[in-house]
Amino acid sequence: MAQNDLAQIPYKQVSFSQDEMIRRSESFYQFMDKRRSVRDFSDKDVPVEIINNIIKTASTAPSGAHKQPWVFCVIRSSDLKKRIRALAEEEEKKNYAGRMSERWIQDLLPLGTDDVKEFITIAPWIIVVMKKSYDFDSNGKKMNNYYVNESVGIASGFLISAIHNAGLVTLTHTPSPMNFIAEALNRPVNEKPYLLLPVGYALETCAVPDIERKSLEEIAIYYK
Ligand code: IYR
Repeated sequence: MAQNDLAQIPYKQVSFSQDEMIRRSESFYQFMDKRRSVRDFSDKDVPVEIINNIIKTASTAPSGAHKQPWVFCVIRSSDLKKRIRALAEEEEKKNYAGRMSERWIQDLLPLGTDDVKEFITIAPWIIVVMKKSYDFDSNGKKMNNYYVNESVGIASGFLISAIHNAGLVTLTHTPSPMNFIAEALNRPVNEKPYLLLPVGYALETCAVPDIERKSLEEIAIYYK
């Protein structure tokens, strides 16, 4: 064993009968298919335990060399939400007023997005996912992480699934550029904002675009 090897421990695979596997995979798909990105949030409160659990779930994601190159900033303060909303809207105004291409604007039209980001101040919780392209060793030397976008993307997928599993809704908001968020949150230079997710309940009157998901035939190619 090389000097830095970790001890190996037995792994007991979670296992089901084949019938049970078919049933579980079908019902998990049906459940995940009910998830929608929601823009109309209620201000109804959500206990912090749920937020903690969904973040712990996100952090079970695999990551390059197990560096876990993520930090989840959890925002509760209305003042901070107001500040972030104002800054996000300032950037988005510039995006919608010309920084995005005409085709991009057209592609977003059916989804009804715009530069007003009310959900940032209404949702009880905002989670900002930060990615760490590098860490510092004990001598303050920069140590690059690996496959950071992939790792943080996977963790964000776990986070979104955990939010849905808890019976809550979210929206993957990507204000662009996002550096103002790192500044507002006082984060160190090695952390860059990756996604902003309002978390809470949908309004009773909430509506979502009538979209369709691609069929299996459109997304999967089988090599037999
Ligand atoms: N970041 C902008 C624009 C936007 C871009 C895409 I691609 C979307 O799917 C939705 C919105 C915004 O958040 O409004």
